[in-house]
Amino acid sequence: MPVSDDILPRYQRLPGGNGGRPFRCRETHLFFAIGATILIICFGTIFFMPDLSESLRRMESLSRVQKQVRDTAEGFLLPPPPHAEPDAVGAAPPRHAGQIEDPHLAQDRQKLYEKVRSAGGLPPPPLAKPRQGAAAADAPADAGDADNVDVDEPLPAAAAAAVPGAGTNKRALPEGEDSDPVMRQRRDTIKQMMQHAWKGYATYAWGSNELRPVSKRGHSAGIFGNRPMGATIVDAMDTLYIMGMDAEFEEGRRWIADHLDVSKMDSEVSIFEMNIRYVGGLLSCYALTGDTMFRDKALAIAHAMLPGFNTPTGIPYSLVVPTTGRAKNYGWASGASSILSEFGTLHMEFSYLSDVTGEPEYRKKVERIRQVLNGLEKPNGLYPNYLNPKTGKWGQRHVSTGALGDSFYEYLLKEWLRSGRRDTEALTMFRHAIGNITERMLKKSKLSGLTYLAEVQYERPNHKMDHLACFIGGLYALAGVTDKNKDSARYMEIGAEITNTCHESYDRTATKLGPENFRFSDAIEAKAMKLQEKYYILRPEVIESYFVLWRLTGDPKYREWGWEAAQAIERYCRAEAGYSGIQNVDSTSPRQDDVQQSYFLAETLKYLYLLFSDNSLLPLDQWVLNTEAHPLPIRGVNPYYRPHVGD
Ligand code: DMJ
Repeated sequence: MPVSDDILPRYQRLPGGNGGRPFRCRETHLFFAIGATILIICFGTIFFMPDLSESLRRMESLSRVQKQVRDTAEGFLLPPPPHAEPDAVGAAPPRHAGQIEDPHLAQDRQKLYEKVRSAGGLPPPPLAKPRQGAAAADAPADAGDADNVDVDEPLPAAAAAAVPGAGTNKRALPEGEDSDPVMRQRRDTIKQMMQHAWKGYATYAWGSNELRPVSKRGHSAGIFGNRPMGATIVDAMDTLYIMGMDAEFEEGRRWIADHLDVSKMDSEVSIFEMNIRYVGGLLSCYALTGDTMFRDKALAIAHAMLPGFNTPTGIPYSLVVPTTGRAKNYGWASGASSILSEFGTLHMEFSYLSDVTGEPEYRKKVERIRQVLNGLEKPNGLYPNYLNPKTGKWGQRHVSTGALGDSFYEYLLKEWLRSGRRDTEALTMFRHAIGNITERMLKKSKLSGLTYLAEVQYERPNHKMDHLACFIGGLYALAGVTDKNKDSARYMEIGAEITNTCHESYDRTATKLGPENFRFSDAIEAKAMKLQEKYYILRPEVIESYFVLWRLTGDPKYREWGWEAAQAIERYCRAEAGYSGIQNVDSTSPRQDDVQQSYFLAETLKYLYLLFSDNSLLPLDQWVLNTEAHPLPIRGVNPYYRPHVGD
């Protein structure tokens, strides 16, 4: 029986079932409608084609802008294009492909970068991977570029929140492993040394300021007051972070959050030491992690130092009791004077603190110190170590790049760098100071022509250098590379020569560790004369200069010298529960002094670790290390800067 076509679903109906016509009228309309739609779409596409191509053009130009921005960031992060003159260590530093760059282009790039970044359009640039060796610290602009820039100009804040690892305390730095297996092994050894130093402290002296690693108990130097204030914890934190010792870092963080309490500091503390170790250390941790607890603790401590600045001149006293605000100077300091290396080593931390808190008061305090110094006559262009904070007059005419003077000079150059080369006043002061030091204090030893810096006592040279003064080899080199002028090559040379002399002071002892002071005469050079000059208290300055010179020149001898020192520390300073100073560097069985200085963890081990790391770890065109080796980010180029965002 034929099946009526009509009971079948439409799609199964046979053609011709409708009077022989292949489709019904409704179907014909449907097909027509579909065809028309397809035609409209095709025409539409052709019609809109110009706009699509416009979009393509836009995408192209967007990717051009992105490339431009990337190039800009790269220019910021990588060492700058070459200067014409060769550097002092011999060869001209290798250059970027672009060769010498038009300074206007550099300025335009800066403006473009700032614009895009402050509009929130640019993710924070990756941390730099500067080339090995030469001129890594050479930053983008010439000194002259900074002349029109105001130190107090508002800070672009957009990058702050987007910094890698923000608020997590998770290490967001590059690993910095060197490609050379020998260096990797050395670096591991340094990390093990840090583990040993930390473990001893955590086991036997937790919360105290320092550790006695032989007698295994806590210790405190007078500079920290009478209370256990965890100086070693605060000083060591960024080293733990940099070395990736996460569990220890967390342990330290907890102690700081729960126990570091300035309102309990009821005895005299040193404003300088509180600044370089605590404020500097905490600000470094804030920069590295974005954890505001660190910033707030730094602020509380700096705040408690402020009564120390209440003097007729604004030059602060050395000591303050945080709970009462009572302040004074050391009785031994030339008629109760303030000390150049102390009041002159506050600028970087106070300035940065103002930037991250939005509280201008701290910067104002250190600007005032500058003002006073600039208004004073300097005998022979040199800065005496003592200044009376009441009268504003110099005390004893003792000039030194070691104890009592040292880091004042360091902070002039470094504050210029830290401020992104905005603080040109600091640079001008540095140029004058170092120029006069070079002219009046730089000497050559008679026996083999070693370069050294003598001290000056009422115009007469004293041919002695402190271990402390050995940081200046690195400082001269840093000036030679970053402040390009007619003296650059010479400063680079002096930096390398002084560092060589400091190495000699190590090499000429029985332990291969350097003495606290060494002298030069017709008969000796780079040797300690008296027993009380022969101690080594785990100081970092010589290794610090090896590190800086290694980064700036790429000369492998600095790594070898650093390794010699590390091995000697291991051999003579290692104790059962940590590391100790020794009393006589000229004895092969020296007595240990039973003190593990907090700066051993902050500085000595950090510099050694960095010396055996790849240059991508804390590149010197992004970070400036304070005088306690706490890294502070460079303004305007380092996304870790984290400036205060308005209320
Ligand atoms: C550290 O506290 C600092 O480096 C300071 O500037 C000088 N002395 C010690 C280390 O020797």
